[in-house]
Amino acid sequence: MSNQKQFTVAVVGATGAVGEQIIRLLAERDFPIKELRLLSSARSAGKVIPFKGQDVIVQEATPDSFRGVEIALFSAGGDISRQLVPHAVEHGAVCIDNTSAFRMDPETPLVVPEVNVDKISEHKGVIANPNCSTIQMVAALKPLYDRYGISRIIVSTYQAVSGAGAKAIDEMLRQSRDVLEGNDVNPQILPVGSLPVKHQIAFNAIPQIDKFGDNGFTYEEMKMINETKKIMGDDSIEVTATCVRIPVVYGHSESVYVELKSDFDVEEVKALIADAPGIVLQDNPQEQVYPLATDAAGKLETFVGRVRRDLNNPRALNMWIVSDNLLKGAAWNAVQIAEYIAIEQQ
Ligand code: L14
Repeated sequence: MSNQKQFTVAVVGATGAVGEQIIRLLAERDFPIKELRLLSSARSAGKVIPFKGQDVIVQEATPDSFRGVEIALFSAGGDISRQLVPHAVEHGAVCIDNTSAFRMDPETPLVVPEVNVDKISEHKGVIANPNCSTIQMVAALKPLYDRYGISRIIVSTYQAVSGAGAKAIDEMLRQSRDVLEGNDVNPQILPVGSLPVKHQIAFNAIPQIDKFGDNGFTYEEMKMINETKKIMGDDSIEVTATCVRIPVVYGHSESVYVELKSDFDVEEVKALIADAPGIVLQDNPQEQVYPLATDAAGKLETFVGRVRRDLNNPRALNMWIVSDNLLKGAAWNAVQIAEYIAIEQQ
């Protein structure tokens, strides 16, 4: 351990909901760090964040911030990544990007370690971290893909407000209080789309995450559709998605219908899911045991339950997949990739 290589690591978006979790995980996992550079917008620069007993002062992220940086984790939004990732790469950093900026770039590996860890070594400076809803779904479906093949997926999501950042959490809690106290609600943040129109999230379900494309699907839905094919390495998988925001703080839940390419035994399916890395099977309807966002919050794993054969298509399954969107859905998947890079560069 003592002669292990130590890295200069930058976290861009250090004061955001995901950045905060990345910093916590780097400390908790004892990531081999020589210097931790915490970067943000000018607005948050100057804040002090404790890391392993030391105070680190947050600095404004500029093209020059990446001098000497070996690993850079970005989660400050797509625009910042598009602007700064090329500079970080130029300075020799391997960038792990949590935004949608590079995910579908054919040169950029899109990685969920449990699914396609082998792609990490193909990077040309950037590795993309997939969308939160995509990550937990492909991690859970990978063992079924390998054993039976997958022809089609129909997914509906029930997504937590924390995906849209701390101000969306605040808005949901404030609106809840306003409703309970009989005050008017004044929606300001959700949905995050291209229009100034906002809807109540407290005691509601909003069928819009990210803006709409011309085809009637939202960008969030198109991310699930396109990223699933890229991560699985199989363009033949048919995917359709409906992404819904619900008033939950942490943890995305997903109702997934999946058509397999060959016959299966439900007990074998459950065994495969239970044995898969990073996946926990929680499936005992008799005892009312199934995954819940409140249980998954704060955990690194993805939880799967309600596994059952479809009543009309004997080659299809229905299931419920839950994970903490800020952890496996974002910070943990990114730190996992960083750990592989650190091992590769030892
Ligand atoms: O990484 O929940 O593409 O609003 C975009 C929207 C992550 C979360 C991404 C949300 C996201 C998100």
